[in-house]
Amino acid sequence: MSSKSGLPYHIRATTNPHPVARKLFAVAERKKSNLIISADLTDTKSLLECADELGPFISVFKTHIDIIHDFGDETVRGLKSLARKHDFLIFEDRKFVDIGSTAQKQYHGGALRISEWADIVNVSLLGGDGVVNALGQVITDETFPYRGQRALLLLAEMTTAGSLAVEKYTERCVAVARKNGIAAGVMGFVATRGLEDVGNEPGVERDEDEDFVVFTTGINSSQSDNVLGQKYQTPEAAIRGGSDFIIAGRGIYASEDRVQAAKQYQAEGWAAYVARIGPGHY
Ligand code: 6AU
Repeated sequence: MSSKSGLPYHIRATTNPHPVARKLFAVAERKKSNLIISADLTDTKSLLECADELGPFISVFKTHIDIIHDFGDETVRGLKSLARKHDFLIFEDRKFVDIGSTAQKQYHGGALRISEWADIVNVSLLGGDGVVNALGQVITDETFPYRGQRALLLLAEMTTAGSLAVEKYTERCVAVARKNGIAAGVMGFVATRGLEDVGNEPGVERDEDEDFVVFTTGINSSQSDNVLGQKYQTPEAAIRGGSDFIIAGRGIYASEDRVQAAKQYQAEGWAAYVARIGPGHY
């Protein structure tokens, strides 16, 4: 595990090189939450109700905006205003994977206007790192209104049974992040564990000070896998394994009392983090 994942969030909120990571760690610290809700809901009303109800317990609200059948201005306005009200960031789980110029059009403008409202998006390196540079070009452009307020996560591993996002692919993601990631807006990874010890491509050095943020999906307190191939780990196992933020979907929103479930995941994720950084901080 890296030296950084042993540090408290409030330290990383001041030392991390990425402005969005600094903001995220500050939110996590204020709210005592490293929980991300994956709100895979399919209409604007349900999505916004979920954000309003669970907003107090999360640091990030994750969307799949292309499954919202009535997406429009109300969706965007609602998400942005709830993010302000409850102090959370928005992560659009779009998994950009196309050639750079297509990905730019999918991200900026288009039907979903993702660059306008999502603080964070994720990118797959299946087609190489052109897509990272392409989105990096948009978010670092001097005329981009949200410059300094947008971040990319590299999808370095997947939780699905039989995933091909392993070994060389994962190493490549780490190498791309290390090489020119920060300049292109890369903040970290979506992965099942901390990746500091991964990746030793020739010519790509690991900077001792690197502090890539790891978001871990496939989190469920009571289930280990499901019929469609999703593989789960508990909040505690994920944080112990080097994850910084845990993403839970059905474990929370499909439970009988989602507020209670969110509180429980928040407490489990936070306790695991406190145990990881050691005594004397809280
Ligand atoms: O907790 P669940 O299983 O209800 O939902 C998991 C959420 C879904 C997936 O699209 C997403 O996490 N996901 C991702 C992400 C976040 O990129 C990667 C992955 O490997 N597995 C995964 O489930 O919205």
